[in-house]
Amino acid sequence: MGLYLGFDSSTQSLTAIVLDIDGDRRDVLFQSSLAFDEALPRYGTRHGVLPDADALTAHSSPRMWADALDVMLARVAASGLDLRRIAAIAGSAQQHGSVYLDARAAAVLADLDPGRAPGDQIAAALSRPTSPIWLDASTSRECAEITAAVGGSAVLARKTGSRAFERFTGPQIRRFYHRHPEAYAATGRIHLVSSFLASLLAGAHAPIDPGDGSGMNLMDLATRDWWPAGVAATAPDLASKLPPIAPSSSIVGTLSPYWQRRHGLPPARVVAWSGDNPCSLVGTGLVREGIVAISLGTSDTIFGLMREPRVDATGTGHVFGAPTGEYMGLTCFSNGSLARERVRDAFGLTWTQFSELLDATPPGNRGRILLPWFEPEITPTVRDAGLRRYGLDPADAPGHVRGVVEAQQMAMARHSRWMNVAIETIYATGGASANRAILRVMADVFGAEVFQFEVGNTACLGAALRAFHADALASGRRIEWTDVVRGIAEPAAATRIAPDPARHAVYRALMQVHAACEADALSVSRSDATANGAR
Ligand code: XUL
Repeated sequence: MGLYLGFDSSTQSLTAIVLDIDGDRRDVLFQSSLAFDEALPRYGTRHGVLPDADALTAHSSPRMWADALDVMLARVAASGLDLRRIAAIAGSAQQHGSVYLDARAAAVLADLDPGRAPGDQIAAALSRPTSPIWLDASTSRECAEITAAVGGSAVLARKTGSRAFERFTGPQIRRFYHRHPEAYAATGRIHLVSSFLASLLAGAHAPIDPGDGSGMNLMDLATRDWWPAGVAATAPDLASKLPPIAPSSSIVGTLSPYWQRRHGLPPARVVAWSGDNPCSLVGTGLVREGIVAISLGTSDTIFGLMREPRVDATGTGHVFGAPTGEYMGLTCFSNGSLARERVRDAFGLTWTQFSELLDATPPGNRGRILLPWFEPEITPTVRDAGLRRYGLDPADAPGHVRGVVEAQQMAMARHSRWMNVAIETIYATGGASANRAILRVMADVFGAEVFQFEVGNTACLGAALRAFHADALASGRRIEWTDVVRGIAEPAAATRIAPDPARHAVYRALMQVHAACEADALSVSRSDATANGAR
């Protein structure tokens, strides 16, 4: 039958997968990735983020994302695949980031010149040259204002699935309105990274899907439409600037003439894009309740499907719309791969040496705790970045390697309890899930079995499967999600890591120490932490 193209525009890279689907057969025919810093150095990003003197600010370049799409579509076109068979294209993108376009955008999108790359062309329609992304933590004031205006955190969480979070799009929009009121007024459309890239492919403004829409503090989780009180509390005239919200399986258009002419691609269906976490839910086959996935990427996330939205009373986690039409619970940690890399680099290690040290050190790290908050942390909220050590010598490389991995897993186990899932099975995904030494710690901390996936980028795989699902629906074929993911979004049985009961007992005790250290660190001011030599 058809070929289905999925993208994942993440913090640091763009990945594409082409799936060949026929009946029960699902083959990956093409897979390619590009790192933004290396493939598009003229944008000057570091790990996909524009350098900024302010530690709380994290922006990236929408022009770079557009040009990355162009580079990747050129690779698809040169892959030797029978391009005419591409039936549908969908995508996944880092969540929360926003793109600001002016009134010219619709005309610019519809009329791109196939002789030129898209980045410079779309620049003509940007009312804000850069995009705040999920690592941005600069909007505490706006979070407080929105929370107060809607009647408190509990109201906001009940309505939208989350209390106010600095990286969420609503508080980011409000900050833009505060700091640049004229540019805000000149903004005609505010897209998420996902809907911006879908718009580029379709050559017309695309809608936002409920999966990514629920990462904005603006969407009513129950109606899957904008929540008027939240929109009013965020910025004036915002309702007129937001795209409509449409189901994840919506066809938003056909691949525009620009891409057809530029790369010889067919008029394939363009499906609504979604966030990387909702797409990963599909790509890990989590279309049933009870199993969780842990994604070890730039951010670490733990998530699972929810039939009913159980909103987090502690204010730690989020409920998002799932692409299946149900819900997903998620907790996000910003110090994921970034923190593991920082420890590896601080001691000049290779990943192999990192894993060897991890295997050679005792579970529990002799009771020593490292809180690896290299960057401002989302869970728990830490604005003043900095490493906190408890009993750990700053020169102790093995202690830091074990310390960072154990702390991340213990934080995930403790801060996901609100989801109320008895975790027996974990599907591990994301770049660092290839590291079995890390997964062993995961299994022992959670006391759960852990599986790996053959396709490492499950967000991208999920996007390709969503393309297939939406295409089937649009062609009048009803298809169950369990059939969509069968045989591909399944973990490899041979990769199973079973938990060790004795080590799990060590971690059960250590988690209390971890909780106490975290409480202590949160109560100590940044200057005290520095004075203690904690950084
Ligand atoms: C989720 C979150 C991150 C980004 C990373 O809430 O902020 O996982 O989606 O791409």
